Amino acid sequence: TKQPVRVAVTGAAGQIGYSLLFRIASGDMLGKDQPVILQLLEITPALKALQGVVMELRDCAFPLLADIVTSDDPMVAFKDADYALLVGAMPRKAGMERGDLLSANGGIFKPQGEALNAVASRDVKVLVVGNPANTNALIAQQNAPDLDPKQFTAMVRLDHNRAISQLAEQTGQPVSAIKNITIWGNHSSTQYPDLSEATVGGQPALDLVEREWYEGTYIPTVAKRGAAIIEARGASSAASAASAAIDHMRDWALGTPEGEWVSMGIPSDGSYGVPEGLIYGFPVRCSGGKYEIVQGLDVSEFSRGKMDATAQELIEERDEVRKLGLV
Ligand code: NAX
Repeated sequence: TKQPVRVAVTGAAGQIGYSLLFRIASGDMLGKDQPVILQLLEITPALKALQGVVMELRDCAFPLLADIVTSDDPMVAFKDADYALLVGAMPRKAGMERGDLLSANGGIFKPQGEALNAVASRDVKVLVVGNPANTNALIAQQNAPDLDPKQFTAMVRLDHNRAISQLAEQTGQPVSAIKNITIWGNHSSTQYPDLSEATVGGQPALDLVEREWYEGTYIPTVAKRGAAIIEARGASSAASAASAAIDHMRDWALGTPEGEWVSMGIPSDGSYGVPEGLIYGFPVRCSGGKYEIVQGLDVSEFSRGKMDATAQELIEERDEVRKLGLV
């Protein structure tokens, strides 16, 4: 049997945590043969609620759950962590400017980056879920100089999964028939859900749907799905966000299926003209615990415009956190 691996989760007493932790502990993320130790971080006032979640985790008697650690100190929660899912963040409140939001999150992701740098496994795989996810990942990464920048990623997988399901619905095909969608850029309304290379049952997706539907309905529906969930549910996406985080980490750790790709927010190496260093959604293939950007795809003029617009937003966020001295 395998040795347990350490999985740190921040914001563990929150909505997403309530769905995510049970899926990790049941083996959905790292496989049904991989024991895990959960290392849960919360702010001090939420530790009591976290204890309740821990009681429920224990009550599931998951065979793969080797141990649970809880703390309000990132130096404890990230100690020797092999995986870190950074979910806890400062939400945007009414009237908050982007600068205020980035500064509040800098107060969380700078010390967390420093703690990962100091105590996590040298091979730690970091996924930032907490919004603004791409720029929070950049802040953590820039404060962890001893780790490889590629170890820091941001979640666009929920957008990717939404894009699959919307296309499946429109074409009347099962989600399993859909391959090679890409979410380019920021996890925000400027994201570009790209069907240029997507196939449905082996046929090009763009041969099956109207261009007008694609540009006028599909792209905005995917990009604004988060707001639609809030409107309907009275709370933001939680179980679907947790499921996407599981998918992201599983594919990174265990590999993507042959001939397919997924979307991950990763540091740009300059591919496809995306400014180097931005944490940007790309099409990637994973194997052996590493990801690689899918190369050689044609970029249409329409795609170029969309890809540049979402890059521009990330540049502005980066400039803002630079001004604040966070990166
Ligand atoms: P909740 O407010 O339910 O939970 C967040 C938890 O984080 C709270 O329990 C809070 O006490 C904790 N927390 C705050 N600061 C912390 C810190 N410094 N260290 C440790 N824990 C801390 O939010 P939830 O619905 O779980 O969402 C969490 C984050 O995910 C939000 O930022 C949200 O915007 C973001 N999302 C990102 C998505 C993505 O696709 N990238 C989609 C879903 C979600 O909206």
